[in-house]
Amino acid sequence: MKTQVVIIGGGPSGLLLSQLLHRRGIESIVLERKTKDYVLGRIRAGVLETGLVQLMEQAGCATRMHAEGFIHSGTQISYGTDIFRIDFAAHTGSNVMVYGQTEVTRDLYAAREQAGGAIEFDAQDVAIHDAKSDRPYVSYRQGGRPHRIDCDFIAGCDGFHGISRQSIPLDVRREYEKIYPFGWLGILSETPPVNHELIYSASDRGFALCSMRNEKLSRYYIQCSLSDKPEDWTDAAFWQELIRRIPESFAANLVTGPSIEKSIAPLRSFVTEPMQWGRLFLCGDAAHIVPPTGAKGLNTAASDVHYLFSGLTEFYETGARAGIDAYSGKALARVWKAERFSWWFSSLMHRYPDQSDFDRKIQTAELEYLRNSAAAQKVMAENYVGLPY
Ligand code: RFL
Ligand code: PHB
Repeated sequence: MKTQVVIIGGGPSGLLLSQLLHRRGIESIVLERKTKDYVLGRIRAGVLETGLVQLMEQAGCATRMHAEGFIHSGTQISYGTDIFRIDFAAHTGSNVMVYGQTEVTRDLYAAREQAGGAIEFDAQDVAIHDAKSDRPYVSYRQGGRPHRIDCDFIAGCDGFHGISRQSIPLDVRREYEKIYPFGWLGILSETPPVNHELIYSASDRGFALCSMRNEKLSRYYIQCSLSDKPEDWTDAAFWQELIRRIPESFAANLVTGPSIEKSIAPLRSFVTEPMQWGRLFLCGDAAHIVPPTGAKGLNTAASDVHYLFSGLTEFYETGARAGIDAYSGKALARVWKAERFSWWFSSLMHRYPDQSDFDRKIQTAELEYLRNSAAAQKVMAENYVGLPY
């Protein structure tokens, strides 16, 4: 087989890139290790920056998002018994869209299928060959049979556990990592959200987040120990702990119910450099991870897709290599700012096991500063809605 761009990974990054390229007449084949149902079964991001919303529009996949998504022009932050609001619209003139990653992915799959786009599921043993040459190719097995696709470029959109990053030699690759000493236990429940805006709560018992998918579907998270397992937490225990971690005025309105999904995610900051090697380009979680506190993971994946898509269209339409050659530098400049924001917001909101009284006082001082300073709120809002591409 032959195509212009082989895209490894059929998550949101890979599908968005494939659909954007298709709209400009550039051919790609997506190789996904799992099944479509498996990919759509993962409950992940819920908050989309304007940049991602615009990319979905450019991809021709925004109709349902605009109909069913919710515009949020601010968020609630609580600590102790205090609650304040960060007004995104007032500070930045912008806002965010609450629309689940599952729905984004579903819309992208629908668009690719409608366009007859090639997506190979159950692609096993995917391997990248000759990425430093002008004739790279990708091999894989499907149903026990070997396949080979010759191409111009390879996009590594295969997430944190993928093979693309590992294909860059160790003497070229540099990795930066920070592991946080806690995780997030998340549940999805068919109950109305406790509030019309997200609530980020820095309680003495640990962090909690009240989020949502729609008027009937809520997403809640609590900080948990890294040794906890989802099955250690009954629904009743989860609700009880959540109630203790959010302000009473909200807890009084919380509607509880059975969870329809329960999972634990560890928190990690991670960046690999460079994000390109010859004709291989890394996008999204394949190249970087943020703790979910700032809602930046999927959004940073989207900005990578934007830079790569721009570079590839420039190459195919004019023959110029400037855009693709600058890809890693441009993407990383924005990635590190999202890393900084996610690290800062995580550090502000969580209880750390080894925290001293001094550390706690500093956290409280910073929360008070954020509560009372318009300048601090503007910085927070500007980062939360997303820095420009
Ligand atoms: P994905 O989604 O991991 O998709 C990668 C795909 O590649 C496939 N794959 C392979 N395919 C072929 N061969 C191989 N060898 C392969 N290895 C892997 C996988 O099966 C998969 O289908 O990466 P992508 O596309 O870069 O997307 C990144 C986002 O999924 C991620 O950044 C976000 O979910 C992070 N995130 C959030 N981001 C936000 O912007 N806003 C949020 O509100 C937000 N909340 C979250 C989050 C992540 C969370 N978890 C569970 C980590 C909340 C949580 C709890
Ligand atoms: C979510 O709704 O899953 C969500 C929202 C905001 C975050 C993280 C996750 O910061």
